[in-house]
Amino acid sequence: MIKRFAGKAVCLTTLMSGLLLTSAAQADLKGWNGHPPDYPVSVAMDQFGKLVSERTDGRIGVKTYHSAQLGEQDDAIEQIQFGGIDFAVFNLVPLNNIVPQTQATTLPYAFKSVEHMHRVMDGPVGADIAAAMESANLVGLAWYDSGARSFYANKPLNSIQDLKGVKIRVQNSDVNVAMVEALGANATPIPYGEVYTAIQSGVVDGAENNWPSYESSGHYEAAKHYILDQHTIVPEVFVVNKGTWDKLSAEDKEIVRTAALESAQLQRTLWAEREAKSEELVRAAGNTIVELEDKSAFIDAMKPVYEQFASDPKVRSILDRIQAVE
Ligand code: BDP
Repeated sequence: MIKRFAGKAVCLTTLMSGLLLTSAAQADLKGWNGHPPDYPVSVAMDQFGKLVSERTDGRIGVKTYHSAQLGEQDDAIEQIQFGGIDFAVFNLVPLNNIVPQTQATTLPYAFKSVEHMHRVMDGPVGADIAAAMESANLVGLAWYDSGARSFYANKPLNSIQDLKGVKIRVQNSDVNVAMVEALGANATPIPYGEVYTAIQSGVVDGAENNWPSYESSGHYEAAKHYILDQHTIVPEVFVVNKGTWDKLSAEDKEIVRTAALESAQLQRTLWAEREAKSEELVRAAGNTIVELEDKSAFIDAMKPVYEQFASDPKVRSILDRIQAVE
């Protein structure tokens, strides 16, 4: 008797927790983020979650896991593609080898300025790049800012010549490898979270990134020479797994899309503030910052990269359209 009763009780508990789990899983959107909680991307993603919960009266709960708690970027992107993670924000470089159209936005000097990048991405070109991502199971909802990226190393970088033979960490992208090799440097793809140690232990001499990442990652402590060649202005995308997106009602899709777009507006304001703060902090730490009045040596060195990647008609046509935007 007791045995049978106990068995039933276990069954009931299992059933109940199963039901609870199912309803929690349906309600929760799980987000990946590689940056610390006070970073502009992180604050904006939290704001996205808040807006979605408020506007659905708590029906859709949202949680973003910061600081790469859910894994390094490339692994996270795989998870977002198959639905283990519902949404994320990251720059377009790791999509280069997955969605060729994104290469046009990460080619060196493709954009004239950050404002130009926003005009392009907020318009039809950005919409077409987002549409191309659907083949990779990703629905792009909004574009965040991430400024311009420049090189840094633990040895002086006063001009393009100083990059020769220097070991530079890159994100996992053929375009980035080609870009670094075109400068006569050696490219090593390494996940973001491992770069600090890689510089410290001499696996690489340096890397490349924007002011806030250079500062918040602590790379500025390990690689004190920063040369502002501003080779790329890479958009960051707010993506949702296609399966997660398709399951949302039309009304919830609208709520989620609007919240993502509003979070992007907030992120862009926070970004400008953080860029200035990070620069101040790095300069105060005594790092060597080299400004380049004339970037033509860098621009010229990138010709082979364009020959290699812009010859793909998918990339070429996006690039032509980027260049046609004023
Ligand atoms: C940061 C981007 C992030 C990249 C990282 C990197 O925000 O998406 O993962 O650079 O270099 O600026 O890997």
